[in-house]
Amino acid sequence: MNILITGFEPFGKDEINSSWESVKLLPNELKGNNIYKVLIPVVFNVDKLIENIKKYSPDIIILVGQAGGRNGITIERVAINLDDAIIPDNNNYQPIDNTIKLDGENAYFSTLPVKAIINNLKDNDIEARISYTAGTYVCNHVMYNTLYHINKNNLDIKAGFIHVPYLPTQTMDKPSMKIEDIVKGLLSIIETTIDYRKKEDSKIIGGTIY
Ligand code: PCA
Repeated sequence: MNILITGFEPFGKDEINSSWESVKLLPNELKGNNIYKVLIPVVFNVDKLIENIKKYSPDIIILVGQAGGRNGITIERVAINLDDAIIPDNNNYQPIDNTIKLDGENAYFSTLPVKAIINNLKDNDIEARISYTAGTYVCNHVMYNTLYHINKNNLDIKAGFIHVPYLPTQTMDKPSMKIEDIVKGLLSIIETTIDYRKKEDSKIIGGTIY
C-alpha cells in the first residue's frame, strides 16, 4: 500500500512545527508499505496536497498538524465547511466566515478507524483522545478539502487528521510531548490504519459528553 503522510511548516509565532518535526522522522517503509512524507504550507490553499495525492495514488492519507496547548495526541473525527481564521495564514490571507466548498457537505467525517487508533495508542501508553473539532483554521481546511476531494472523485482512500501537541522545546507553560512519543504514536496510527484498511472500525466506547 501507499501511505501519504503530511506535516506543516511553522506558522504564527512558532519557529518550528511539531507535526513536521515528527513526520520527517518516520521511516520510508512499514511492513512492506511505502510511506511518503510531504511538507505542506500553512495556507488556505491545498494545491500542493492535491498534487501529491495525484502523484502517489495513496491508499491511506494521514494529515498531521500541531495543536499547541492541547495535551496528548488528538484524532480528529470531523471537518466542517467553514474557514474562520483567527490569524492570517503564511500568505497573509485571513478568511472570515467563508464557506470552503459551495457544493460540499456541511461536514465530512474522518474515514480512519478512530476508535481502534485510540485503543492501540493507549496500549502503547501514548496519551490520546478523539476530538470533535479541528478548529476553523488551516488544519480544518486541509482535512475538509481532502475528504471533499476523495468524496467527489469516488476514491478508495482512507483519510483523516491527527493533531499533535507542542514539543517540550516549544513551550515553558503549555502541555507538550516528547518527540519519541509523538513518532511512536504516529507509527501506531499508521499500523492500525493499515490493519483496518478493509475492515470496519472497532465499535467501542470512546465518545464524549462535553
Ligand atoms: N496547526 C494549525 C495549522 C497548521 C498547524 O500545524 C491548525 O491547527 O489549524
